[in-house]
Amino acid sequence: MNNSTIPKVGIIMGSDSDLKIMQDAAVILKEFKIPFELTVVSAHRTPERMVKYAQTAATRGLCVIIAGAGGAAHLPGMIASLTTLPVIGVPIKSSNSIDGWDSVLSILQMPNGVPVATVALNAAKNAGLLAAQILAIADESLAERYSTYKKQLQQSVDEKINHLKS
Ligand code: RP5
Repeated sequence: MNNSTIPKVGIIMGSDSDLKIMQDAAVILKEFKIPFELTVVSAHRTPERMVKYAQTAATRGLCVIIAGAGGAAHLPGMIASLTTLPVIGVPIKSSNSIDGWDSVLSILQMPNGVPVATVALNAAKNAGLLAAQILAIADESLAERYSTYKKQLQQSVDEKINHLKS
């Protein structure tokens, strides 16, 4: 396989019902032309698949893992316990949850020694952006694309301010 097509980011989620949220991370990675893979891995329903996924991630060429889950959201923390790759956790508000606090706290409150970079509730877009920033440290062309993105962000606010003035 051509090096540029080997997935650098793994997007995983506890259930296919998480896809409507997690697809926001995929959209960002596509925008930045970062190769990624996307699949369902459940800490509770497919624990052996989860262990295998985490243990083979680095040797398969992944550099960052984005893991989303709702409810008793153990997936990001368990993945982080099984790999040295940085793990970005996306707490997902699942339909029967207590306003998403269950997933936020399950992902955020990791013990010392096993960090998960937790983004806001349902914030898969920010997870994609954070993954891009991590990869940009060692990729000049990606760093330039990210810098353009930041300038565009600023421009869009400037335009709104100018619109308010007129
Ligand atoms: C979690 O349970 C998943 O990450 C999902 O957010 C939630 C509900 O899953 P389903 O019952 O919709 O499959 O493990």
